[in-house]
Amino acid sequence: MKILTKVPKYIILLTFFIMQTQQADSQVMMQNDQSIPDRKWWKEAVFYQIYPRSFKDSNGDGVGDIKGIISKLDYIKKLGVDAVWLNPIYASPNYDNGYDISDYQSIMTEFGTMDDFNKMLKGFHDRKIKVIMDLVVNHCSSNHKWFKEARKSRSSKYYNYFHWWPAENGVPPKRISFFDENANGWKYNKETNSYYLHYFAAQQPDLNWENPVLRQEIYKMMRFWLDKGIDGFRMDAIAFISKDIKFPLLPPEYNGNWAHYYANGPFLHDYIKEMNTEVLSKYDVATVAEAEGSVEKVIKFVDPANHELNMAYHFEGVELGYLPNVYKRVDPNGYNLLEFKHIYSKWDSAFSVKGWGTIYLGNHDQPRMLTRWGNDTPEFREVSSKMLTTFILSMRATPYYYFGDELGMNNIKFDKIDDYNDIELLTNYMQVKQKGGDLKRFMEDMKISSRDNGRTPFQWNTSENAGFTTGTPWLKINPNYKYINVESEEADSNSTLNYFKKMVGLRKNNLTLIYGSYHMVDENNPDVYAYTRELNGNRYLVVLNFKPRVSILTVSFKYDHLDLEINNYPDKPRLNDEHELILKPYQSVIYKVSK
Ligand code: TEU
Ligand code: CA
Repeated sequence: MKILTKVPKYIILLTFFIMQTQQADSQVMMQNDQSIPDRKWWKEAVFYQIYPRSFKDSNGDGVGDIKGIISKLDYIKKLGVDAVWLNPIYASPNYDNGYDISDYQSIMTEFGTMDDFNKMLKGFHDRKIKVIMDLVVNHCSSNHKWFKEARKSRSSKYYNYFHWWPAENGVPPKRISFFDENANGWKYNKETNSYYLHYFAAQQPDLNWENPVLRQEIYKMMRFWLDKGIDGFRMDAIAFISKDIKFPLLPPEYNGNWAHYYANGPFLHDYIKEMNTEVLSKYDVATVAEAEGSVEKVIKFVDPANHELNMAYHFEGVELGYLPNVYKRVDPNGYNLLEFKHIYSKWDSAFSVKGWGTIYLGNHDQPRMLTRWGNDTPEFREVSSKMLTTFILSMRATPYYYFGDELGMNNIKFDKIDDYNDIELLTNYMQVKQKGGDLKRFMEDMKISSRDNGRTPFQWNTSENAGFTTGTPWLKINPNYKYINVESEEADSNSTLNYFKKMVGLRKNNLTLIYGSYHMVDENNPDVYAYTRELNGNRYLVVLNFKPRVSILTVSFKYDHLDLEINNYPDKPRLNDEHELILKPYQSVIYKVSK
């Protein structure tokens, strides 16, 4: 300090100013770093998925709605997310909670009106939040005008909007349905003396994409929504839209894996290229495919050279820990972290070469990530929720974060079949029952794996029904809303909610966590998932202890020092002389690594 007193004050100020500017410049430089090829908003965005049915009910009918979303726009803004994915809000009889659409260009009665939609879209855009909608075009509802007309007569102009097998040709070749009690993908229709195809429920007839007239109907509908200013689409079961209309027997190489067979139709990519040429290429929008199958198949959707879609999500990660050939049968040994690390590393490297990936652990088809991948016991609920959030928000892929996971919501684990709503679960329950299967085992498995676990209403506060509704909720609310809710967690600086906001900020202020290269550290460690992210000389080390016990990570690379950026415990891990990090149960930390 002695030296400083000799230097005139203005020099000190000037030096300080220059240092600040340089530091700020380097950050601005980094943020605007042109060395990153092909920057896109949807690569840098954090997406937040909202299941409207369960988000917020504004009129006391027990069902979430658009006015409810409007009332919570500021909550969503404060999360720091950049975009939302809305599950279907179109007219629907709700056999599959909106994935059976009876009018693509009107709003589901329970959710409100088109005027509500317009107000919501403006509300999001005023807050600089983009909105992508769910495009469900592999099938529509059996209540759709097209199907109601088609099933009246083979001469209807809509008959060939669907796939029919004429009864005079005998029983159609086997196709399975995911949502049918007899798993039968064909249903006989008397008026036309023919069978129609449905990969999902009988109330969800598959659309005939082989018919160019139908395809133009879909493109017209897409323009309707894009011209209203939405920012893109999540494409439901899009991999299934092309069918081999000779309906051959299941080729042996699929040995019973119907989802992979369905996802490999002969003209699938021709149709998506046509969709891009005729619609998507004319708008600045983001698209994400719900894809199926291998890396090679999924990459086709997002390889920029193909001019199809922008992003894709796969299922390989979320199917880990289930036993094969039985509906969502949980492996009593749980999942293997080494397999988990391998899968997510494989998909990272796949998407690093071509296209761009997504990362998710929860959505409306999944149980709560905390129960499935973390540990929802009172002792570990919060730290393991924060650890999973750190994983999702530090990987090289666009994060799709599921509403409620920021609170650490967990599975409700229904005991009674009558508490369930999901058509997929209920049809599988009936199949087990009809075969005299082990219903007790089935119900235990569903406590972990059922989709309804991820659909229980959002927990706003400690008032009745968690502040979700003043009526009777359409699906029971988890009784732990008394302590897992927005109001309590906003008031607690150490809550999972505030941790989520901090982690979102860390990701968005560091292009290295978005675009940086990815390399696993101590990759054979069976307890800890660790990796570095590097870009233009900046390097971060992400360390995730996936176990309910102390674990050790060997930091095998050279470094000068590690600056802690975020930690889900108050005290940082001990680093011993052997460069081993001693991690508490489910501890997750991110370090800025200096050379
Ligand atoms: O899910 C499609 C889907 O999950 C299938 O690809 C999956 O392999 C099948 O369900 C077997 O488990 C989408 C929606 O996300 C889902 O909510 C809908 O129920 C379904 O399509 C039908 O629209
Ligand atoms: Ca309502």
